[in-house]
Amino acid sequence: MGFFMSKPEFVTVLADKHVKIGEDIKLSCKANAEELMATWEKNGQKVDCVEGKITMKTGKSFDLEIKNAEEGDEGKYTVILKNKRSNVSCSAMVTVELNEWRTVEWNQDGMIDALKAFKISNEKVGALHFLLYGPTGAGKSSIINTIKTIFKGRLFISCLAASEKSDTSFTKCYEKTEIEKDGLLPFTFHDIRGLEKEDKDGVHTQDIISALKGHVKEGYMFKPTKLTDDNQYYIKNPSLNDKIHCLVNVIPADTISMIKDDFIQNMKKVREEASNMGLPQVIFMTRVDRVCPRTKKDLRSIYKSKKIKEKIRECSMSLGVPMNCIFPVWNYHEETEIKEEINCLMLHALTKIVHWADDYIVKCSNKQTSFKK
Ligand SMILES: Nc1nc2c(ncn2[C@@H]2O[C@H](COP(=O)(O)OP(=O)(O)OP(=O)(O)O)[C@@H](O)[C@H]2O)c(=O)[nH]1
Ligand SMILES: [Mg+2]
Repeated sequence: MGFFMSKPEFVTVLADKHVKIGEDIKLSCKANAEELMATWEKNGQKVDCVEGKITMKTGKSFDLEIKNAEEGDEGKYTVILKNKRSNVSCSAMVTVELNEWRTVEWNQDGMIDALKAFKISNEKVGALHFLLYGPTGAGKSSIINTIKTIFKGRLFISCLAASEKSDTSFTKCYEKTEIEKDGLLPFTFHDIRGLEKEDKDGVHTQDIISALKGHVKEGYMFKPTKLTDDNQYYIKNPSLNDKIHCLVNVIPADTISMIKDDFIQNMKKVREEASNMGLPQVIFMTRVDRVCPRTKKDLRSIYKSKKIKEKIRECSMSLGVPMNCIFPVWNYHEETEIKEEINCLMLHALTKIVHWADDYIVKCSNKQTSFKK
């Protein structure tokens, strides 16, 4: 009998499934041979029946049913069908949509108006200063371009974003970018690339710390050696206006694990110093479209994506920044039209950091007045 047995072949294969949390997952396929044994695997590990949760059916079709989908049920499922002659297998991806765990207003007008009307708590401070700090190609220039685009209402590309492979676009001059919308908005961005090992063009970690503290004058050309206090670009007694008011670390979602260890160490050094100063610090996680196809298709579902949440967790673990200070952002990079959802995601993050930077200014101003008393 075994000798005449036909080789198993699929008549229908497993299809990818996307379910919401709490829904049931049903995977099913059909084969043409008899006496087949089915084994199911999830991410290469055998799946067993669990009463009330996982059931398997063999017969005309081979089914795997998972009740009440949870976050952990996401993965690659494989069914292996076997008889005495041979075996075949096929796989499908199951994605589980989380309940939205952060809410973004997907209407830009309110956020733009609020930022336009924003008044810094200390009127002696002309603008909130943000420092964008991250490895080469992280998307720092693209963040500035995206923010300018939002307020200009048309695509803006003044900060030269590097082409994918280039590593020479870096501006070594310390200068700020202002944002315009019927006059200047009260915030500016500095873009700094950190030092990586065997990197002749990066900025010395100590200079980044000096910049946070307000010691670096605009126009300074960064060198691999650190800025000393006898330099004409060194501000000895910086005012609150010279300081950075919020540190924005920029990390690309698709290459977190490829960021070199020495760079992570430098970033930690900068973060530690920022913590000592009580300076707010956040991470903008760029290139989210590269890590989650569903988010790429529908940006509005970004806070339902398990993949994005995982990447935020990974960022949080490697840099020691709490998850609620990590903002996934999408920069304009290949689009030729304005997209409101891209604007809204960035505006959501921008609104948060504007308030946190202002809180820092209040804190520093209070310290200064109590000092004078
Ligand atoms: N897919 C995708 N690509 C992005 C995104 N943001 C930036 N990029 C691309 O990533 C590359 C690097 O971006 P830049 O903005 O030049 O990065 P940078 O941090 O300024 O890099 P340096 O100036 O070299 O330090 C460019 O090719 C961008 O088009 C994003 O959100 N999604
Ligand atoms: Mg750049």
